[in-house]
Amino acid sequence: MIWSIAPEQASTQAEAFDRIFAMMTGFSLFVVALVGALIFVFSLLFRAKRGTPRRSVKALQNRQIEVFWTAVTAFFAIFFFWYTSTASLDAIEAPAGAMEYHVEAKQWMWKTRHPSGARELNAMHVPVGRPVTVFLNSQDVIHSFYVPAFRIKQDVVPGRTSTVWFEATKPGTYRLFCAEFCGTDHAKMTGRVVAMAPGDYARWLETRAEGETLAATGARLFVSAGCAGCHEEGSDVHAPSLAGLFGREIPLADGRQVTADADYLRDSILLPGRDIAAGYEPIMPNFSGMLEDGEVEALVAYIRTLSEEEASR
Ligand SMILES: [Cu+2]
Repeated sequence: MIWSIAPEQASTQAEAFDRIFAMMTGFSLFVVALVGALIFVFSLLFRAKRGTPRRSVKALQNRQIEVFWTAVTAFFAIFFFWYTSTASLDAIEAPAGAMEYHVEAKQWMWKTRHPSGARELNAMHVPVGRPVTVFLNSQDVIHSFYVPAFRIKQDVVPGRTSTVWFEATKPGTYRLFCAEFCGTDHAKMTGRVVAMAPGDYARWLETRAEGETLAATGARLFVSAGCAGCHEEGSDVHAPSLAGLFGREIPLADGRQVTADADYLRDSILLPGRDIAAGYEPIMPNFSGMLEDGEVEALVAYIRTLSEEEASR
């Protein structure tokens, strides 16, 4: 294999990624060789002979050549844009029904929560052949979730939820790195992704304590932090119901429209005065500083399940 310098290919995206890399590198080498060879040949062919008056050479002007080389380079530029952007878009959108893992990054570790609620530190066990979406949050600074064998790298920015997805294609242990300098022990912020045959994964999961899922933590917080007092159906307070909210377009009091995604919900909890939903008073208290690390994500995960229930009804 020509790409023996590249890490092992262990996800469905790896092959497309390597194909683009090989194509771009090959094309660049071809252009470098072509231009280099032409410079060499022309410098021999057209070098000034002894006694030639310097200004006797007329500059070549040829419309056909101009049109030809402009068209050819434009074609390659558009082709590469189309080819790489379709592959990149596939890499962004996770297939429906992907397993949901939540990963918290903090100086200097990765905290994983499985769909079952099981937890791990600096490790992530996944079944082979199933798409996995990783929801990434940071508790402090910018980190980057990087698994070379899967050809995925996603920045993890505090204050927002990033996602990345992959489908492991063969069992094995693959290295996980933080690819964003995040402080003194950045280089030690590593982990491993262990891809297992589905049966092995199921057996492995049985040996783990079955923690609370993120949404279950959120459901508990929803009551204990006081959200339910206003947002529960039947409350006396005029507050928007959260059932079916996630993913919907929300009209705001100032006439704008926003999508109720994870970032909008997070902002509504931590900066409630900013985007007021149309038809409601700005009475929501500010919860920044009142919730602990990871609790906002749990609440958002819970609110998301309220929409999933709605959709499956
Ligand atoms: Cu880091």
